Amino acid sequence: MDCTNRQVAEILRLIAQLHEVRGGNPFRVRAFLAGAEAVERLPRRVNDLGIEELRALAGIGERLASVVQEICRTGSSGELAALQAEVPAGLLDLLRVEGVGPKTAGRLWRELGVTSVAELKEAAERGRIRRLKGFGPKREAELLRGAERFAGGEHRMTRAVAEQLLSGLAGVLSPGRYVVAGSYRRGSATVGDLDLVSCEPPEELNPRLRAFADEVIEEGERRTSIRYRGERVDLRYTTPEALGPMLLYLTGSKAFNIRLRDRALLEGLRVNEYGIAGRQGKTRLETFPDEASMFAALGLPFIPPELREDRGEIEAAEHGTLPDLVGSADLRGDLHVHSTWSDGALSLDELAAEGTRRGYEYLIVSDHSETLRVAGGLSGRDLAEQRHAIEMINRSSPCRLIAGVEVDLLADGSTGLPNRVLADLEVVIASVHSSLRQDADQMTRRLIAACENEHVDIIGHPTGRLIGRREPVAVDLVRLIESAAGTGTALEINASPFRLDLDDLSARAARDRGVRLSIGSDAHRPDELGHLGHGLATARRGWCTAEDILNTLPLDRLLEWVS
Ligand code: DGT
Ligand code: CA
Ligand code: CA
Ligand code: ZN
Repeated sequence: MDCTNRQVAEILRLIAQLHEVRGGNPFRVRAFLAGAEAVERLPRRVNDLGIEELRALAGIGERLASVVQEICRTGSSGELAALQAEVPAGLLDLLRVEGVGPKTAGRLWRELGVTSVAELKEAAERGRIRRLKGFGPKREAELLRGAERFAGGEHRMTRAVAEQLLSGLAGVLSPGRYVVAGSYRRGSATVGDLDLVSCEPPEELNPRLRAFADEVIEEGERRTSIRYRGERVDLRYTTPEALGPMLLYLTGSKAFNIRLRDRALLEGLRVNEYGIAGRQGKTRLETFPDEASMFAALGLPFIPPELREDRGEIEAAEHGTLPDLVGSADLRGDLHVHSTWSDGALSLDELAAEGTRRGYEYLIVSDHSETLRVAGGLSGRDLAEQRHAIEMINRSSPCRLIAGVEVDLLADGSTGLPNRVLADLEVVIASVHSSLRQDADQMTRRLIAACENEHVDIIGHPTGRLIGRREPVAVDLVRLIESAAGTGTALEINASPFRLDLDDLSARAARDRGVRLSIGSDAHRPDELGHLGHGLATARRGWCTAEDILNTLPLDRLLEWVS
C-alpha cells in the first residue's frame, strides 16, 4: 500500500469521530485529531517514515505511531475496523446533518436508539428528542429541519458509494438472479437510490434482506425496500419469463417510460412493468424475458439504458439513427493516471503492470507539474528523468507508458511549465487547479489560451466540479467547445466518480461539434484505474461513438494525433 498524507489523515479523523460518537475517552479523540493534523502538515510523505521518526513527530505518540504505520502498510487499521463494527454505519450520515456533531449523534444513538437520518426525523416528529437532558423543543425543531433537508434535498450518492453498496448487496443477493436498474444502470453521475430487479422468490430473499438491512422500509411479495448504510434500496420481484418489462420499467428514466407508454397507447397498446396488453390477437397480458424482445414488440430497436432520458432517443430509434455507442471493448487505454513521481500510489513499474493486467495498449502517465506543490508536482528536470525511466520500462512492458504531464493552467492562461519542457513530452493535459473563482470571461479566455497553446493536447476536467462539494468554474462551455474544435484540442471526460467532468450533456455538445473526448481515470491508486467505466458511461450518455473518443485510437494513431 502507498497512502498519501491526506488519506492517512482522513482515516485518523474518522477514527476520532467514531471514538467520539461512541463516547470514548476524550484524550484519545484529541490524540487522533492532533495526529491527523501532524500528518497533514508533514512536508514529507508519511509513508517514507520509520516508526522512530513517526514517534519523534510533535502530535504523534507511541500508540498513534503504530496506528499510522499500520494504515501506511495496509490502508486501514484494526482500531477503525473495531469501531466500525460497533458503531452503526448510518451514524456517519447522521454526522452530515446540519446541527449534529459527534456528541449529539452519540447521545441520539445511545439514549434513543437513533441510527440513521430517517430515524432522527421520526424521533423528532414524535417529540422524543425534546425529552433528552439539555435538548428542548427548539433544538428538536432544528434537528428535524436538518434531517428533512438532508433526506429530501440534495443528498445523492456518487457512483463510488453506489458501487460500494452494490458490492455489499452482492453478498445477500443470488448471483445471476438479479439485475441493477434505475439511474445507476443508466450511468447517471449521481444516484438517488438503488433499484434492483430480482428473479428470486420473495419468500426466499425477503428473510435474508430483513437480516441484512439496517432497516426494512417496506416488505412484500412484489416489492421490498430497505435502508442499507443510510441509503435506500428498492427491489422489485419478477420471474425470468417476465424480466423484460420489469427491468425496462425500473431502469427508467421516468420521462423515458412515460414517452414509451404514450407512444404505445397511440397503437392501442398498454405498457406497464408486467408486460404489454392489447396486441392484436393477444387478449391477455404478454410478457417478455428480456428488454430486446419487449422493444421489438413495440416496433423499436434496443435502446441502450444510457440513452433513456427522453433526449431524442425514441425518435432516433424510430428513424434507425441511434448512435453506435462506444463500448468498453473499444477503449485501448487510460489517458490520465498519476504515479509516485507526484501524488499517485503506483510506481511506473506498477502502472505498467496494472495496465497490462487490464489489457490496455497504453497508459498516459500524467503527473502534476511543479506549481501544484501539495501534489509533489514535477519540474522540467524531473520530467526528463521520468521520461528516461518510462523508456526503460517500455522496453519490456506489453502496456506502453506514454510520457505526459498534467500541467497547471495558471490564472493568466499560461502553463506551469515552459514550452520547451512541454515540447519534450508526448502528451500534455492542461488543467485548472487554482484561481477557481475567476469570472466567466477570464476563465473562458484562460481555457481558450490552453487550447491555442500548440503543446496542449487535452484539457483536463474542464469545469473543475467536485460532485456535491464544489460547483463548476464559471466557464462558457460553448466558447470552449468552439475553441477546442477549431484548434483540434481534446476535452477530457474525467472518469473519477467525484468529478465526471465533462458531464454527459457537455460531452454531447462537444461531440456534436466534432471535438474529440479523452477518457481518463485520473487514478491515484490501483483500484481507481477501474473508474474508467464511469467515464465510459458518461460518454455513452453523451451519445458518443468510438470515433468521438481518443482512447479508441491504436497507439501509433494516438501518438500521431497528439503530435
Ligand atoms: P434516482 O434514484 O433519483 O437517481 O433516479 P431513478 O431514475 O433511479 O428513479 P427512481 O429510483 O425514483 O425510480 C426508478 C425507476 O422507476 C425510474 O427510473 C422509472 C421508474 N419510475 C419511477 N416512478 C415512475 C413513475 O411515476 N412513472 C413511470 N412511468 N415510471 C416511474
Ligand atoms: Ca433510483
Ligand atoms: Ca427507487
Ligand atoms: Zn487535475
